[in-house]
Amino acid sequence: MPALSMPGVQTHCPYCSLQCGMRLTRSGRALEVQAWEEFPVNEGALCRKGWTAAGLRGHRERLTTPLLREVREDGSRGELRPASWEEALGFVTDRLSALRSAHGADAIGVFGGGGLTNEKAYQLGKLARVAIGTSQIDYNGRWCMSSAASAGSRALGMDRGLPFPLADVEETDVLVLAGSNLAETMPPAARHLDRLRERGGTVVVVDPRRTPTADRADLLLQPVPGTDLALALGVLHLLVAAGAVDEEYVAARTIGFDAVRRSVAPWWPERVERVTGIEAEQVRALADLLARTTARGGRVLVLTARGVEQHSQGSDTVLAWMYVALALGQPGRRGAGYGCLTGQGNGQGGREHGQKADQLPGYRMIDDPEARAHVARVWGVDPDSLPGKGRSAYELLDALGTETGPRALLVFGSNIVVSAPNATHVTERLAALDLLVVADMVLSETAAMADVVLPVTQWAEETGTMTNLEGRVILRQAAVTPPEGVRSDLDVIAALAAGMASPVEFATDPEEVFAELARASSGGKADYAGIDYSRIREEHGVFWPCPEVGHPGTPRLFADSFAHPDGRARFLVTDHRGAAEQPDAEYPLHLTTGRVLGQYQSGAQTRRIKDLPDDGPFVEMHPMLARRLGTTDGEPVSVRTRRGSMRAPARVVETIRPDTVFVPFHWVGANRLTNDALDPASRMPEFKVCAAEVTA
Ligand SMILES: Nc1nc2c(c(=O)[nH]1)N[C@H]1C(S)=C(S)[C@@H](COP(=O)(O)OP(=O)(O)OC[C@H]3O[C@@H](n4cnc5c(=O)[nH]c(N)nc54)[C@H](O)[C@@H]3O)O[C@H]1N2
Ligand SMILES: Nc1nc2c(c(=O)[nH]1)N[C@H]1C(S)=C(S)[C@@H](COP(=O)(O)OP(=O)(O)OC[C@H]3O[C@@H](n4cnc5c(=O)[nH]c(N)nc54)[C@H](O)[C@@H]3O)O[C@H]1N2
Ligand code: SF4
Ligand SMILES: [Mo]
Repeated sequence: MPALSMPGVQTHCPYCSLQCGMRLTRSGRALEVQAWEEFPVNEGALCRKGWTAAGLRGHRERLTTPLLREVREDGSRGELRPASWEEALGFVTDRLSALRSAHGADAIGVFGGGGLTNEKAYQLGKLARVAIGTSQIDYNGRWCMSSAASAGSRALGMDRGLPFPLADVEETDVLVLAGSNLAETMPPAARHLDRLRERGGTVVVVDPRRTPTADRADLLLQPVPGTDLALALGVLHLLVAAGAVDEEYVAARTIGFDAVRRSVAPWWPERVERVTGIEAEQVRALADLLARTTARGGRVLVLTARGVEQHSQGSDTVLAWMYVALALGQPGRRGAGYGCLTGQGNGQGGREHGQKADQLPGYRMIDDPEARAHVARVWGVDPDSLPGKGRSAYELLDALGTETGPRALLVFGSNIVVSAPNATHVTERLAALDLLVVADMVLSETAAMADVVLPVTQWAEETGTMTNLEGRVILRQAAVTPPEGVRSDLDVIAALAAGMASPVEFATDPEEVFAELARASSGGKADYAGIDYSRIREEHGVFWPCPEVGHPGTPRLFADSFAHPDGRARFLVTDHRGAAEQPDAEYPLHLTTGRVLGQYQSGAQTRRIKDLPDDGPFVEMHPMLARRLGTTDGEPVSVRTRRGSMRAPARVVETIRPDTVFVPFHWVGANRLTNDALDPASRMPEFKVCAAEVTA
């Protein structure tokens, strides 16, 4: 552990993908968050969640002993009671071993998280594939940026959220933010919009709500939720019609544009208006702006986030926005092209090291024989012993406790009960398990359902790397000693592996695990082979790919070629199908969900921090709708969908479409309503739109 002398330990925030740099110092028993100005991504700025993050430490609800569920005399489930580590781990591995003998290794499922460090995500994948032997592993990142990941891999040959450092955003001339509310979801990043506009650049926001981000925009398009694909196709149609396509770039650097060019012919602006509710004039204004800008050599950048990605056609929507950027010849230029704003702290690294159902470390595919051979060599096992592809996150949860699905689930780093779509159904599946094990720092709603709860160390008590939204690998350093009784995830994973008679040992020292991960990733797309802890400390992070020691890392991608073997980007024909569920007489409104500034995700961590606002969910609606419903601001209303209902106060605002309501998902409720329709390519659930009824 680094010595704790002033000016404190340089580390990063426990929450979102910006991974803002901060210093932790101790004053008496308290831990204090201070600015770390030299870290380039946030330049010392933090949002209120970052400033209050130390409140997680020493919290009275912090778990410090394993918990084991009692079994009543009649065989029913009793209360959770404290247990020793020996008893708890012994219980888990005995039960898992028995299930594996009786039903095979796929009877055990593993569910990870994009908030886990790279080291943890890597060891979790290895625990599943090597120690347990199961194919059934996936993680909550499937609910986060998987649609952009799938589109990036298909079109560009590589999935790295931003292909350049975030600050490059300032250099663009037109920034299109499609479905991102970054002023609330990564506030320090909003400075780049301000600087871009000070330089004379233009910001366009596409969001059914006029958010604090949209308040910074020069042009706001407010689509009906779930119709962004039609908008992007309509913009492409106009660019083709105007002769704004960069034919030279398209010919030299891409494949397949002619079919896409033909396919957008039916997306004239009036048709786009009918589908999206955005006036044809506004669609034209956006296309004109893009065409004019590129005609004079200016730069265009499209950034997408969950607003356009969390849909049953989310990956196609991302593809269509990528095509707008490619048709204009932008990707590869500095601060231009396309990028995805990844969400969770390690949303990027979490998807690279093997906790995804179809992946091995280094962003290798599990069904690729060469990838299997390489990783098996690093792991010291026979490639044929590695399982194949498993189920995606929602499909895994949907199968729990069924004839063919897992009978036990190990959860590390996700609060499924709050954050899964169609949550009532998912909660029933969790209840049908023979064994639910949750490793967490607090008794989250999911941990409260578990048979065994394992208390783990948290941010500030442990060291590990994260990969931020730019693909920059950074180091979170321990600043304090963990409380008595808790163990690190790496310790827990190693103990579980040993208890499951793993053929190989699992390291528990994060730096040692990182070195192994770097070897396992070597030669893969996300190549970390040249990165180590001391380099990260010295250089304020290292961008992957970094294939060998001494390699400078790769802050900017695609300058000369894309990551497909022939170096060319791919255009694939996509068409608008619409949301899986359309409003009708019974459910006449669109419901969408998302975030507020002061809470993080399922709220397991931030609802416990007293300096953050925890006033519960609300139902944001337009005054016209409120009048029709006969309700006013602050009055409770009921929201009902085909899957469930909730009650919460109305929040009446002029800034939302009158046909749409918005509910934040940080509290139990929103996900009782949401639709579990999945994107066919990414398996992303449709969190961002379903049909709803609201009553006063
Ligand atoms: N405060 C806070 N910050 C966070 C998080 C948090 O929980 N709280 N979580 C982090 C994580 S994991 C993530 S993934 C990111 C997410 O970051 P964002 O994607 O910025 O956040 P969301 O609020 O989910 O969605 C963004 C916007 O999409 C809009 N939207 C809804 N439906 C549609 C639609 O059909 N089309 C379009 N164009 N827009 C739509 C919503 O109105 C919302 O304003 O935030 C990260 N940062
Ligand atoms: N309706 C709706 N639902 C959504 C979304 C939406 O926009 N709308 N967004 C989706 C998105 S983008 C995301 S990312 C998910 C996120 O939703 P979740 O997967 O629930 O994410 P968190 O709330 O961050 O849960 C992390 C849990 O792990 C614990 N934890 C934190 N760090 C660690 C660690 O290092 N080790 C261990 N063992 N535990 C840890 C925390 O205490 C918490 O209980 O929600 C999805 N759900
Ligand atoms: S923007 Fe994200 S990383 Fe930065 S302080 Fe806020 S939550 Fe933490
Ligand atoms: Mo996310």
